[in-house]
Amino acid sequence: KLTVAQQLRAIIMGAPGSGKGTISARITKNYEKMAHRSSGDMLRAQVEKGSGVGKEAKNFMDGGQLVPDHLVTKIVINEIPDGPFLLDGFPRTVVQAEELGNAVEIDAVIDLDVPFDVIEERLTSRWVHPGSGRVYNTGFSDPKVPGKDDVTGEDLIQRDDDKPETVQARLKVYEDTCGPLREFYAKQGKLHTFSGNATAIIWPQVEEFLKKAYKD
Ligand code: G5P
Ligand code: MG
Repeated sequence: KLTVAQQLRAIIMGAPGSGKGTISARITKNYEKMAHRSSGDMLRAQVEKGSGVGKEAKNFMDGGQLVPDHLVTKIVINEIPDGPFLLDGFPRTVVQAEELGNAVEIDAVIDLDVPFDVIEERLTSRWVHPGSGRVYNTGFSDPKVPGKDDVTGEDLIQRDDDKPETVQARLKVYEDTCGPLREFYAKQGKLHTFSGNATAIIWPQVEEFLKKAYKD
């Protein structure tokens, strides 16, 4: 048995708003040595910096489309730590999955399966702290002070791609791309799917899976 805290190299996948960031925060709270790396957060940081990659990526992101593989793959793979990690939002295509597989061995894929009608509602009421990637949601996980990050007190913002029409485009892209990716990891026996309408339903299943499959 692997020790989660020492060795687990995992991916978390799921539709936009399925709770990848939310579940990742809970996993890394339990297993502090696991490093969380979100490709979306990395890309947003590049956009914020105004780097070459950021400039190219911005139009795709604002339109709810995937950023081309060659732009994403390098920046994400370069940031993979030596120890245990949880990769959030990457890979999104089979090409990315193959390149990742050439760079590092993956132990498990945590696949979140949440109905699309539940998701649409969530994304329009999401607030994020851009500096840390911490997420809040009106009515579900409210910040202590409205509009302010709990830890730093800095302003929360809404993401540019959380407009209703962009959310629709993102969901469509996910629908078109998730099948081949699931199949890629299912064939390797690494895909673990967790279904439910709420994080309160999904999280206990993920927690149980990690406890059972891996030594604490
Ligand atoms: P991202 O950044 O990877 P998405 O679209 O995949 O973005 P997103 O939107 O970040 O995923 P999430 O992390 O799955 O969603 O969900 P979350 O933030 O935890 O939860 C969503 C909201 O619901 C939050 O407000 C949370 O508080 C709330 N919530 C959670 N659980 C519950 C619940 O039970 N009840 C309620 N009421 N609320 C709840 O990618 C962004 C873009 O970057 C590019 C693409 O352009 C992409 O569109 N990109 C890539 N392009 C190509 N290849 C890649 N690998 C790419 N990675 C990113
Ligand atoms: Mg996220």
